[in-house]
Amino acid sequence: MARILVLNGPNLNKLGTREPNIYGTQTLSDIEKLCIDHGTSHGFEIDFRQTNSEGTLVDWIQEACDGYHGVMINAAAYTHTSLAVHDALKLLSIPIIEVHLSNPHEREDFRHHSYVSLVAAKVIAGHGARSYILGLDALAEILA
Ligand code: CA2
Repeated sequence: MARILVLNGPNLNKLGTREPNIYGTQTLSDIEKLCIDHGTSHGFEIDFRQTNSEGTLVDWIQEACDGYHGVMINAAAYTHTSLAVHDALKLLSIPIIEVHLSNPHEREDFRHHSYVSLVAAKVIAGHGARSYILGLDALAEILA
């Protein structure tokens, strides 16, 4: 069974509480359930985590070096700011999928650059919670 680490960055623990027009109405816990259910259909064991801390995100990315087969990451605001997240992801030799609920390219200029895209095998954005499902499909295709 392939082990997949799904990482979520700052403020995503507050999903479903505001800006539903941008991020949808589902909570992060709803998205975790979706990922576990859909992951099972691909034979994935999903390890789903969220942190507001950049250092913790870096620690968790480093953990993926041992015993994981793929990483799916929504680094939230750290997508656009974190060279540390970029460098940690670069250490991995397993596929990385970048996901976003919204499409950052349709939004403010400061969301147009991603430090994650530079190391991601695929980027999926703008489908709401379904971005995570499509991200798992992309991982399944790569790992097949
Ligand atoms: O669209 C995405 O998934 C983002 O990664 C979300 C980040 C944003 O900084 C990125 O540009 C795109 C923001 C996450 C904020 O989470 C919220 C949670 C509850 C209510 C509002 C925002």
